[in-house]
Amino acid sequence: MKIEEYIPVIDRELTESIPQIEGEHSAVADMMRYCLENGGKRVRPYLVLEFCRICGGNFKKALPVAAAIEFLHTYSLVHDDLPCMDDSDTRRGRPSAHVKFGEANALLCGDALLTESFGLIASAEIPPYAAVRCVSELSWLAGADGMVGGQYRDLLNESRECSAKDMISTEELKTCALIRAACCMGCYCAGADSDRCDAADGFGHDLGLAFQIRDDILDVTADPEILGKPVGGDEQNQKITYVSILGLEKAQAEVERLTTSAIRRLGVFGAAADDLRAFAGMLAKRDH
Ligand code: GRG
Repeated sequence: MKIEEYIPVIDRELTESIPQIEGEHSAVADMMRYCLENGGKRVRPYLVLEFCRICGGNFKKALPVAAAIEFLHTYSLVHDDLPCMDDSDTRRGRPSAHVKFGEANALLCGDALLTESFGLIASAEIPPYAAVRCVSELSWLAGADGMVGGQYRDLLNESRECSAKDMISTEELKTCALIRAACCMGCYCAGADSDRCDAADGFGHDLGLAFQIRDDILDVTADPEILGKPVGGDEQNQKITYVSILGLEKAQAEVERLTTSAIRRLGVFGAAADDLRAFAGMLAKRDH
């Protein structure tokens, strides 16, 4: 299935997953809603659902897991925008959470999104072993040796001579890790065999790196209106990126190479993965 077919279902699931709270602290749920219901591309929940489907699972059962990864991804964006991190005022075309709600509230909103994400996995009607595998995968790949570790290295790279190798390992943690988790969790929801799980993991790695390089390219070439945030930040902060090392043309060639490699890894799924192949091709050319 294509991402457009899933988006309304994902969006409904996200809305229904926001905790219903009575009392003054219902403001926390309102902040979560502000951050979730603002038109992200939903790449990670799509990967959960489509991998579940092509592994023979019922994607509807994986919806709480798909919502969980979007909650966690949204927390990472809220925290990344904070003044102590990237200090970005705009996210997805709107004031970022700390601009809208204040810094302490944005921090709490991110904390709530992160914490609730694991509760959502626990609520999924999937075999307990599948749920445990999802929790384990997500806590690993989003944690200290995953996305958080990548964010740490990203901050470190700002204060040192950063080699291409440093930059690639940073992106593998910061960006690829969560995309790998999405692909693998979809397979776990369907009880897929290890060949399929390994293929999904490799696909997530290559797609994630291609996604990050395209992100670096968009920071130079995109229309800020379409991107939903200002551009040119990497150059302004003298950040080492694929574009600063390779230049625009070679960076895009690397996007294409990694996308081809990602698509090759889908062989084990046969024709069932055709929509994922098309999706990978589309991401390589995305404009936001
Ligand atoms: C604060 C622990 C912590 C981690 C932050 C995600 C992240 C790590 C930083 C955000 C900045 C960035 C460029 C990350 C690379 C991953 C990436 C391209 C995120 C944006 O994902 P999209 O394009 O966003 O899927 P939407 O808005 O479509 O959901």
